[in-house]
Amino acid sequence: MTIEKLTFSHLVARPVVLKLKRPVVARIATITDWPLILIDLHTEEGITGNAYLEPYVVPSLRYLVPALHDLGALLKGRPVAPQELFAASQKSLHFVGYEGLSMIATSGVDMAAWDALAKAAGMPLCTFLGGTVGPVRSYNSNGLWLNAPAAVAEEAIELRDEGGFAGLKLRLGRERSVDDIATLEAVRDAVGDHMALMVDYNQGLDLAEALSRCHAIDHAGLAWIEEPLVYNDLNGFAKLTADLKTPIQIGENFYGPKELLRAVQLGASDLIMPDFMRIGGVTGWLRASAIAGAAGVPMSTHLYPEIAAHVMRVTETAHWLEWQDWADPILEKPYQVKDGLLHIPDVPGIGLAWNEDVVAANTFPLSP
Ligand code: SMN
Ligand code: MG
Repeated sequence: MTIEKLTFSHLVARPVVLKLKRPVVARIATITDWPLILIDLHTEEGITGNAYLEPYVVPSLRYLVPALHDLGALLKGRPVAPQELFAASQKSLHFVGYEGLSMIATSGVDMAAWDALAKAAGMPLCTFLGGTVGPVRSYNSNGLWLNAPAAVAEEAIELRDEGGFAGLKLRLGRERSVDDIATLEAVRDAVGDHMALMVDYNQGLDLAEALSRCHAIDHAGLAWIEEPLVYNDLNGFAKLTADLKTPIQIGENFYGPKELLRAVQLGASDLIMPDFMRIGGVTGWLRASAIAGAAGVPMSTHLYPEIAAHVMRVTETAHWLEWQDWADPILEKPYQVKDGLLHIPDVPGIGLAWNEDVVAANTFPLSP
């Protein structure tokens, strides 16, 4: 059955914190506890849109959850029309600024609204967006943090075998460049020449360091070098992009499609990889992918593999999906990867349902 009219009733945002199986050890931060916000967008017609946010920093749950509830109150009674909800959310927070927490909250509402709408249409989101259900090429980004070379090489085999992956991402930015290179060599020896290897400096270098350290690995046949510089140094990225043979990848820290447009106009990277909570959810992604498509820039995803899989099916320059299973524990039916391909379930919407037992056991108390 399809429903022609869908009306925003109310929104419930629930904070959860999970322990990471493989803690994030990056140049800029170590993360052991992974915060999530589960969003249920209720409609008057009885359909519920589901989405989640992963805001990295546990205390941010204390201000993001209320921001989501404020947007829910603002949007009550409106048609569930994601483009209009996006505009209304942004307008209501204009004086706080379009970027940062405003865009994160807007993105969360947006993803849940698209889920509700696709459910009302009785279609998987990718079908609702004009595509088809099918496999999406993915690389495994579950680990390979700044640990000892032998341990990282061993983990690379483990990660490859988690889903027959043909691509893996390593983090770089150890104190000494030689230790990064030793790790790269150990991983290459362990997984062979056919494995696509991406590397991510997590914004850890200044331009002088980046020039020297990226040149030192420019002949390693890497799929890309990600965020060697702080995310907003677009001129620095443009210099690296012009200087290096290996493609430069950025984009997980762009707030909204306009920042992506500026980066493309400046030639700041060869590749682009927006994040769903920062680019503006599905609405932001669709706008961004039109820009990347017109410019011919290959587009990869950052986190949120479930929603990423749906939009990659309708992305003109779709490149690689970043696979991370960090939200799996709170999902009733986690997505499956086989032969390096992520499989979209053939169900209406995104296909997210919460495992309420795990949610209850890991709920984060908002007041200390
Ligand atoms: C990343 C993701 C999640 C936490 C820290 C770092 C990383 C990535 O930048 O691209 O996966
Ligand atoms: Mg990254």
